[in-house]
Amino acid sequence: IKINSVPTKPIEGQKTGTSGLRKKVKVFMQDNYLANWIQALFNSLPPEDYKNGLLVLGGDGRYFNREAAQVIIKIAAGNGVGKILVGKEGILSTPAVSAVIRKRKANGGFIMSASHNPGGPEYDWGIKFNYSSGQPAPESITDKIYGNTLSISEIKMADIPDVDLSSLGETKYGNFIVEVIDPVSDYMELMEDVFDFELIKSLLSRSDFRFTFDAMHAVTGAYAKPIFVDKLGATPDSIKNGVPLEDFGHGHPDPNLTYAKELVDVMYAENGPDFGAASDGDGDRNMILGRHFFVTPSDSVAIIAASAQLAIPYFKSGPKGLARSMPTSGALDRVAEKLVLPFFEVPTGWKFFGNLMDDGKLSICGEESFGTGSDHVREKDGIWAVLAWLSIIAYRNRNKKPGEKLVSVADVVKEHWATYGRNFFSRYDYEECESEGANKMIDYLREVISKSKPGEKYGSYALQLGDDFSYTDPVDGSVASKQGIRFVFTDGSRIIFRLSGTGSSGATVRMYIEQLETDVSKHDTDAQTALKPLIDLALSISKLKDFTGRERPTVIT
Ligand code: VG1
Ligand code: CO
Repeated sequence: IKINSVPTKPIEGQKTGTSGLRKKVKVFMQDNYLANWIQALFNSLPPEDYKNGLLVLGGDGRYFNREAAQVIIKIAAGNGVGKILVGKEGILSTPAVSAVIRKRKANGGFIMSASHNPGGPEYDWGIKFNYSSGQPAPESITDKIYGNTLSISEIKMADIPDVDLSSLGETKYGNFIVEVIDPVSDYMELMEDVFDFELIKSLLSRSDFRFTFDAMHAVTGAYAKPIFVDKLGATPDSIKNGVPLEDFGHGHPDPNLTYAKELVDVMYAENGPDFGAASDGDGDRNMILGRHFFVTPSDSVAIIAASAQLAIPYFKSGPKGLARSMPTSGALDRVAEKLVLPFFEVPTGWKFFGNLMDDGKLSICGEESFGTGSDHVREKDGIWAVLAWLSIIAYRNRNKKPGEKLVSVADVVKEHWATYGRNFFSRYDYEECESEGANKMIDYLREVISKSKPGEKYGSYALQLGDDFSYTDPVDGSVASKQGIRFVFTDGSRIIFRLSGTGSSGATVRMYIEQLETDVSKHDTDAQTALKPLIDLALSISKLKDFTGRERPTVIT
């Protein structure tokens, strides 16, 4: 094939955040913006990682993915990639890309998604690169890519026609092959290996158990019907917003209490379903609800970890280890302690879990940001989390006769609290603040912690430790510093501040609040009520209102 050398100039600001490069669609549509980044990526990889190699390409179906897929395919061919596997119509969820990379022993893969950020001509686009065990590229690679975007001068583009992504099968262009694959089959096969589908089917086919899944018009729309309906026997009407749309039906595909309001309303209605779940743009997040009941993601991962060995065949010898991101509540810590398992606390973002998994130290992990997963892939996995919860509920009800009262989602969570205590948790997001004020607030907080001393009184709380979280990877020794300001008090309560690394404009301040309650009689308290004193304290320590001018958060979870 003919390869054209396209001259180009560096473009500012192509630095990868918590999870890939995310910008407004309009920014990505500028001449060479995407092409520069993709070429910079190839310039950053050792040749043996892609020359004549195998790559995967997929995405969440958002606006601009179609054009972007053609650009990526041509640059891959131009740089000597041997073969690229592309999901039909460019569709593959983030966990499915991870699964395909692993199963087909690919060198890596691209995910065209800005995840939970809204899509459409006025909104966001994004690109992530995952490496050969299916994990998000480590910072050592993303830093190199950024460096190369600042010195790039040439893009290598293969002179091939646009590839038809609408039908399955292989097309050859000289030595370069494009294979369009079914987005669901490899992933479904993996789910069948991990879970006991018969057990889940026994629950979903009960007339006294009603299930609903909201795909939010995002990528899990492509997976929900084949898995939940066709394989597991859920009724077709249990899938809501099940068709992926380029703008997610004008929605904000983020499964939380604010943006998944439609599902929340259904679950809190008079005669609502017994189980509800939703997933985000690219299918790696999940929200789990019972009837009139919300499971916080921090509790969710703890409960999955505590029940995994019994309910999920993949974990029949027990999990190897557990891990959570730093701001995620300590509920999981208590499970690790009880099960006597290795335990890790890592910075925000899934990329930090991969090494621990590859090294056999970690099986189940999660983030408070609606991310839950395991070492079956190297990404968080929304549908996996839903199947894990269905397995737990199915297992608990496996001997229940028709008419007998079922163990509910709320029962499982309350039982967990009674055993381990309840870690009250809440996150306040202040979206799209002025960057200047947000940065000043973080600088101010760094100053506060640098002067703080253990034992110092903050209202009725005594400080145990104040720091800016830093993590040394136990496998490769790499260090990630400045990962969030922590105030940890002697009773285990925590206040945490960090700035988001996934937004496409302005700054989003995240404030995380946590407090452990072991007194069962207090477990039914509303989290906002239980945490009120600590929330007030956090607002006053940080002078958040003064720095950001915000009276209240945009989103509370
Ligand atoms: C957020 C979450 C983080 C998550 C990341 C990617 O990052 O806090 O826990 O891993 O999004 O999720 P930040 O930097 O904005 O706080 V997703 O679904 O966008 O891949
Ligand atoms: Co996502």
